[in-house]
Amino acid sequence: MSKSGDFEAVAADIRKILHQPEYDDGSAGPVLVRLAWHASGTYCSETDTGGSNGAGMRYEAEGGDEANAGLQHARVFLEPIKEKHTWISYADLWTLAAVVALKEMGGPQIKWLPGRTDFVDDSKLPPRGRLPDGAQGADHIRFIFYRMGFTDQEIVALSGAHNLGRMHMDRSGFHGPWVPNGTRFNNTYYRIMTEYEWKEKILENGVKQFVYMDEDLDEELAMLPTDLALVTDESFGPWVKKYAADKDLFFDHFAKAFGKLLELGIQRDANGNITNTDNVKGGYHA
Ligand code: DDH
Repeated sequence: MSKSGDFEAVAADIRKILHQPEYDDGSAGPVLVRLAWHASGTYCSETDTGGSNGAGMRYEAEGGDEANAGLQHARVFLEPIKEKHTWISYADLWTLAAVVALKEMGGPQIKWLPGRTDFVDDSKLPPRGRLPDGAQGADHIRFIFYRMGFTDQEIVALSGAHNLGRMHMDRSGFHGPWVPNGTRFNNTYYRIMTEYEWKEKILENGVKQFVYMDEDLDEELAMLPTDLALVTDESFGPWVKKYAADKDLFFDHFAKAFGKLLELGIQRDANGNITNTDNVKGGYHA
């Protein structure tokens, strides 16, 4: 148990659970980043629903969305930390874990502010289908990310999170890592997206993706149709090239866009205190 508000103590414990020798490529980092993204990426600016506040993914209505398959691993990794630092909300813990993991994997420092609560307001619950479908193209990507208030440049920067981790057939239906070393954060994703010749492959489950055989790794790298749609789109494409050429620019833009993602649906006063948590009256909490 730490003193209430000691986020540095929580961050230190998050660092300790990142190394997971029995899991995937030995790191909990990528799936923690995805947890924060899916917790936040349900936001709709028009209706002010969804977003990270409330940590609704703990419950079937949101957690049962098939887009969230596999994220229970991330939540299980974080459970001992919640048990030790009982004062932190799940919503803060999930978002902080991604910020800590990204930094530890070599990524940029992302601005993070606390204050989310675990109250779930039923009227704010996102409907299913708010998260992107990897089988689609540029129009779908815009439909999903414009709803959250992101620009084309921010969309391409955020997509660089696919420098991390891998796809799992039993979770999404897709298979394989995007880059050879998916536990280090850098701009390889953009570089190999433009440099390699990606071949269409239909997996045994009938799902279509694109692959490149990496002889050194002795494994096929993979790209989603949505990943490669970024290269050919006339507005996304130039940003892919810029980030492929300039890692610092990518880190700067990624940090800003990811910080914005974690704040979707959260209103703060000048001191950073959340002002819209009273809209959860009539909700419930863990
Ligand atoms: Fe993603 N993502 N993502 N993604 N994502 C998957 C894994 C990971 C899409 C589909 C998939 C973002 C955007 C998109 C991460 C972070 C982010 C998987 C594989 C699919 C499918 C899941 C599995 O089988 O385990 C699509 C489509 C989009 C889109 O933009 C159109 C964004 C914006 C982020 C972010 O973090 C900002 C991470 C990390 C992973 C790796 C997870 C893991 O377990 O490893």
